[in-house]
Amino acid sequence: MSTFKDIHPPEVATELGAYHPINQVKDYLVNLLKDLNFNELTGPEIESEEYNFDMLNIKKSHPARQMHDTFYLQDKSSVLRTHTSPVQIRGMLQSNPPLAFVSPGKVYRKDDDSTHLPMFHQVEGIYVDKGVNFAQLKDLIHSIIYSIFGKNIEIRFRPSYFPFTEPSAEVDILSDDGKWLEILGCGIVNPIVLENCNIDSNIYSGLAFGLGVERIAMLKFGVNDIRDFYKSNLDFLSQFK
Ligand code: 2NM
Repeated sequence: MSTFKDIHPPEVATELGAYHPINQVKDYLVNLLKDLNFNELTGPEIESEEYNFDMLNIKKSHPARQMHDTFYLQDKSSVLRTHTSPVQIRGMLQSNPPLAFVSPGKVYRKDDDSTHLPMFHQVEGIYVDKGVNFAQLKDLIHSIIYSIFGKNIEIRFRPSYFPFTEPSAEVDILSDDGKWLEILGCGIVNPIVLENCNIDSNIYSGLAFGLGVERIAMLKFGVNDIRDFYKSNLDFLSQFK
């Protein structure tokens, strides 16, 4: 028998915390792309207009640039990034193809309703090499969506427009109640964007895509109000342990 007194306090029932569902989904997507040999790349949340817009072929007159949609800082040429694409611009300026980056992180837009928040998370990917084409993009997008939602999910590519890709598409999945729901945007990198990054567009082409993490989490977990993720309501959050 020990001659020492047990100094430990009596046990108290405690509830363990858990990783936030948005980070769970973000990490899942990043790891999925890392397994496909994409390199993770992060960057600043305060960006220049040049990197957030100009380099991506978003013209001065584009509505996304308006004070109305973008958070401008006091110096007026800095913004809270509206997407993580400027991270990929930095990546392309710093290395030569072949290259493949996945860039996760917070992005900011002047939105606030049940499906949009002023801050949300994106995971974007880009792959640049000789002969990259739309068939490869479709194949990659199918792999990503099947991995998240299972092989039985119905997928539809719909023509769309982004200044930084040409051609561009938005991708929908078929919900249980027969509605097509948009889940991501993608396309072939606009040659203008490659040239802005000193990549010869006569030799190289690229594919790119952008996923909204909250959007995927809402579809995957059946959450109808995006704001629920940020209310710190433990009854809600404990579903995702
Ligand atoms: C999207 C949709 C389509 C995209 C483009 C680029 C880059 F850097 F190459 F210009 N990064 N991400 C892209 C393309 C993002 O989000 C809906």
